[in-house]
Amino acid sequence: MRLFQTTTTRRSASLDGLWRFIIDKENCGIDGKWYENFPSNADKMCVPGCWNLDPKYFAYEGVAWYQTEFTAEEEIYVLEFSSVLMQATVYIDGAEMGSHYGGFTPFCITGRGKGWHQLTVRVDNTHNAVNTIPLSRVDWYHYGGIAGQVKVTSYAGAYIADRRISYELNGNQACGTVEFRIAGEYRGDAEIRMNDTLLAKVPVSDGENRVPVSFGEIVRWDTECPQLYQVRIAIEGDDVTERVGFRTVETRGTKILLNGKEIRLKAVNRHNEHPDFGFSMPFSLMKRDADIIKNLGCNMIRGSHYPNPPEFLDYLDEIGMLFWEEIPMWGYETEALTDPLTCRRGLAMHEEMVRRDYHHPSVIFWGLHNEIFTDIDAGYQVTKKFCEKVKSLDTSRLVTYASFKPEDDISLEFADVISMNVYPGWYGGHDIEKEGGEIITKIMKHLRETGNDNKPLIISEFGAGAVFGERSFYDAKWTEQYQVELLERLIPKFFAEDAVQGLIIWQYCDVRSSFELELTRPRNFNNKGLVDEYRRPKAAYYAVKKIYERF
Ligand code: ADA
Repeated sequence: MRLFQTTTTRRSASLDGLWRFIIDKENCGIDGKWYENFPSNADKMCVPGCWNLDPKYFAYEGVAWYQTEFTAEEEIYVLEFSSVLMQATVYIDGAEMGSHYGGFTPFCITGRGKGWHQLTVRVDNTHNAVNTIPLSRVDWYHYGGIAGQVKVTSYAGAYIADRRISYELNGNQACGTVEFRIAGEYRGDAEIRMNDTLLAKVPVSDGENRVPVSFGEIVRWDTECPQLYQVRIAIEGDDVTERVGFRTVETRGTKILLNGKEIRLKAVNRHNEHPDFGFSMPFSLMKRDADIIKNLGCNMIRGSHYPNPPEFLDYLDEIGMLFWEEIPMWGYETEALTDPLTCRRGLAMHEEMVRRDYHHPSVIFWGLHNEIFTDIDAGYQVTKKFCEKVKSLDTSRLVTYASFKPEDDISLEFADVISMNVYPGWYGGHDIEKEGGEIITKIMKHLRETGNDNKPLIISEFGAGAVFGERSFYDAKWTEQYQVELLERLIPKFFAEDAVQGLIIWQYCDVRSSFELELTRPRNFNNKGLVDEYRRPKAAYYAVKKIYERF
């Protein structure tokens, strides 16, 4: 789903609804050719949806099969899956048509044949400790299923298969290029418009096309005035629209500059999850989250720990909220980092994320990974490869990663902005002031020693767990008042350090955690939310709102 009209010509049909569904605990569906003969005892499952929301499958992690039918109105059709958690193999009329790895980015399957088709999808949500992304051990819940929308679009002739709009700014004059790939046979004109103004009409042919354009005088996108423009590419019989916002983001010394002006980031980490929907949040709930976060006084959200749906990013574009996007690479140690498959999968995920979300002005950071062992060579090598990949696709944004090695990270050269996850006053003792001061001193010492003290620093995670409604007569951990106290002390303390140009509180809302962490996660939730999992505000929500107003 998008929040603007993406085409005026295409005929798409949504395949969302109830599909036939069966879990495959023994992993025998391939041998049993379920893609030809779907088991007759199948259940029904919502698409989009996560199977864990049905109590029968609450704790199921493994393989499951889905089936439905669709009609293609033309000879060529493209099936678009926006999110399948996490590995998908697609069969059409019993033939394997393709597969995709990674639950948070979309993929397409192209088929031929006008008329009725049977669509079967094998979904594998198995994680391991070596080369899946994410690994089995994470601090969220491994929901499985066809979590995002599925649609089919039929094409009578050539169509625009891919596009990218880039620009450079000189004052408020924008010029750049519109690149697009035409699939099928084509020789004819292409028209490029911004809103309703014709920018170019040029002869093009199938394959890759690159058209230089001048966008003229524009109003820049920023957090106060999030001006957006629609850029439409049209060929005979097909057209697509992208939405862009013109802005620059860069660093100067320890400052972060948006459109050349210093900006201090006041942010929260947010999981795109809700206990009643899993990772299939309806747009209305995502919008509500963004509104609650805006009301808190934030100007940025970190999308911990995976790419977020395009409609959420569309909304952030509209309200002028900045965004940090990353891939679900969380907590990798030596063995997992040196497995070549981990790296291949990570590179592919970065590529899919950057290509899909390239046009969102809200996205200012690409996050390479979270809390991997960046103090060893294996972590250094992976960081280097990821950084090179991301920069080869996009030089218009800042690259960072959330490190948990404040004293011995050896990979910081790849970060435009240094980001550190630290938990003073939580995983240590109760002396919030002392631990907070010590950690900042250690980080700054390490940055000086490694020559990274001329870069902005973000404290990308800090916080305390609080069970909604919990109180006590002393500063007990897990109470709402301890969470308030910790945030009230740490926010001013961190911002007092010159290099600190951003704070990202862990976290916006409580989130269902994994069974592996149940002993350290009361209720099996990560309870560090400023609101609980049903978005009920804790005392800390109001405390942070007051403090964020001051900075
Ligand atoms: C890490 C991690 C988060 C969360 C947090 C915590 O920093 O990146 O996902 O697990 O710790 O609550 O301890």
